[in-house]
Amino acid sequence: MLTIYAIPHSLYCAKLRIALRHKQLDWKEEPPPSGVGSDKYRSIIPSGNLPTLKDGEFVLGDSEAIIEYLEEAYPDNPLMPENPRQRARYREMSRFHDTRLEPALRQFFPLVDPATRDHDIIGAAIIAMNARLEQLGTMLSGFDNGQLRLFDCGYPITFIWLRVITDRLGTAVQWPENVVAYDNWLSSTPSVAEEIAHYMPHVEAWLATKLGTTQ
Ligand SMILES: N[C@@H](CCC(=O)N[C@@H](CS)C(=O)NCC(=O)O)C(=O)O
Repeated sequence: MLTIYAIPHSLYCAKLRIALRHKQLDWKEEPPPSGVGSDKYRSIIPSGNLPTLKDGEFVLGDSEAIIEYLEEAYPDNPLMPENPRQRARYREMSRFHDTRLEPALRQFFPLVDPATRDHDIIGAAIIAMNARLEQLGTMLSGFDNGQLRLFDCGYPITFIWLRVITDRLGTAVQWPENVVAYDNWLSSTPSVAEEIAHYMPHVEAWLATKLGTTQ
């Protein structure tokens, strides 16, 4: 049985669970021992990264490295094609999520709490996000949606956060038409739909703490 160290509202932990669900692997989930950033957790994984995978004695951090490992160690229900150029393209798309789109989303998180909300920063975050969404729309035009792929695991959760946060802030970003179609397709795939059902309560709980609406 695989173990993953995870925290409930982590986007990258959700990304990993989408891959685990798609590959129909069994796993158990544990919080980081003694908490996020603790010495105890860093003695298991020096970077303190969440998610981290434990497969027997083998311990590995970083959602992307973990999914690539699972793909090689458990090849059933693949997320990667055979062709080297297609594989490279999937990796490019996945890194665009992890190093470009999601960091643009991260700018919004501190803006949810009314105490740290700043309208100039919101405006700048929207401009930066619109540029990334436009780039994503162009990059997606080379793909047909059929079966879930490596790079599909990160995007749906980032899209959810972007929608709920911009809604709560009473603002909006510009969604290219094909990105909306991509999001709709992603949400209709079984592994993503299952993860969304599992994950949404944690999104709502996080928002409630930031907005001071917890009971
Ligand atoms: N590139 C990493 C990013 C993961 C990440 O940012 N995880 C956050 C939680 S969402 C984390 O590890 N926080 C704890 C820490 O940085 O000590 C991955 O894909 O796993």
